[in-house]
Amino acid sequence: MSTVLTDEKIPNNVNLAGDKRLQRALEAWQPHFIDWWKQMGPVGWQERDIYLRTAISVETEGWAHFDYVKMPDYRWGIFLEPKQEGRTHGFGDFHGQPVWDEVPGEFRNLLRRLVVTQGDTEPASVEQQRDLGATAPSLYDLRNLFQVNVEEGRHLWAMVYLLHTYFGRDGREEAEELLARRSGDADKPRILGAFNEPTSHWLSFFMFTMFTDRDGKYQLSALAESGFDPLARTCRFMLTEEAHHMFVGETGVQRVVKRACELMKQDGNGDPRALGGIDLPTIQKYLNLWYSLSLDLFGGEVSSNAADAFAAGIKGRYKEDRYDEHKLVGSHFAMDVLEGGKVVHKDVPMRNALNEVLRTEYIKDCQRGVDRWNKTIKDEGIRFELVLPSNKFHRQIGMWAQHRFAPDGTMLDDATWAARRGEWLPSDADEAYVKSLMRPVYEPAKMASWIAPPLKGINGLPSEFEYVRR
Ligand code: BYC
Repeated sequence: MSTVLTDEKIPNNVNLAGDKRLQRALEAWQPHFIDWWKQMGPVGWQERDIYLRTAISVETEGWAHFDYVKMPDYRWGIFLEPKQEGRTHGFGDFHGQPVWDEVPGEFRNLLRRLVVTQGDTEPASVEQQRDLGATAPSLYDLRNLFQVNVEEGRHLWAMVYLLHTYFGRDGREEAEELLARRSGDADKPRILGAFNEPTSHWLSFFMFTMFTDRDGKYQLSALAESGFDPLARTCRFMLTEEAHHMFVGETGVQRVVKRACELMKQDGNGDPRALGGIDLPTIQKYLNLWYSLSLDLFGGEVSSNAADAFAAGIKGRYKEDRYDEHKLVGSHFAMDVLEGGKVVHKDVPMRNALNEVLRTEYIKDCQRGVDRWNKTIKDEGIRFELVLPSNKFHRQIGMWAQHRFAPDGTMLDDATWAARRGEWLPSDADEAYVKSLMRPVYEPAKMASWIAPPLKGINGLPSEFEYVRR
């Protein structure tokens, strides 16, 4: 049983009190984090009581505590899954050998880069979402936004713990840098593309938590397989919290879709915009945008970085233990690649294809969510299907970024792309329209015009509960 000392300045189950140097270093970082939170965290609402979930241990039963808390007083803690004695490397060149409790010198830079990249996404997402509290469609949604935000803050703590504990002075410097970069800033942007995109309204927020947080699930799952045991144990617990974020996204979009269908039936011309809703073709455009931005987060289709991380036993596949073969020497993955400006299907050495292998798992998972949205549309008696665009559409990273592709995967010339872009991605007019709907609704039990109520509330409470005290 792991114990958690919640009365400590930094709640933790890593015996921080037993390592005074580390404790002092993290206690010195803590006020910097709070300053960042106050400066770059949610605008407004900081002095209000929010009904939030706080991680208090890693026990399957009772890991979370729900209560009203003011966000700056949230107890951001450090939690690692308990150590499994005798755990061995599950893949790569060290397969079968005991896992590492310290960072091996030869892989230090590779590991640090992964931890920093993971860490960078967490504060980035909080920055992207900081203005959304001004326009929440209900108190239920407002609370969910803040839940996601505080937990991304905790995930930043998780990575900072690793940097401080295992990477010495450069780890401490990287931890400071994580608070210094800014989403969308021209001079000091966040590391990965999608985390510099504006999340300027709630439809984008729901698409982000559906698609971008789902990248988080797959990346964390791959790191949870790591032979660097503290990273694996950290990521496993982060995944526990991540599930709610994807729930917020999937059910959020599902409620917008449901409302669109209801309004289509109410309006004589079948136009939800006439009654203050978001029409299904516009929802499709935002799906196209956030899905394609999130596909970029898996990196290049053919990647020596991915091969190196796998060989070193640092980053595995999603649910590595489902596979029979864990070294991947001499095996291949059949996939589309660009050759001489043409798309060809061919075998790529498996280790180099691992970004694509992970992306393929992710795509299947996204499809399951889209199928559930389509079921909602069908149940409402509307004939319309949302579709995931091709993995080549609107890419900015990897081999498909060199060319233009339609959502069905057809290669296009630049002129056709420019002429048709507005059919597939949100136009300025779509963005202006969606933003025009974003008016706050802060009466308990009330909901904005463009979204259906949730099926149930949080933690067994009714959906009309006062999740945020005004
Ligand atoms: N944007 O070999 P390549 C989450 C760079 S989300 C900009 O193709 P690699 C969350 C790459 O860094 C999960 N740059 O790819 C969600 C490299 O640069 P250097 C976050 C990009 O390295 C919501 C170069 O291109 N976790 O948790 O195999 C809310 C060639 O790279 C991008 C992780 O990402 C991009 N999209 O894979 C809150 C896990 N993609 O080194 C949180 C850790 C690639 O040549 N990160 N580049 O200068 C990784 O595993 C890998 O860094 C990546 C890239 C999968 C991101």
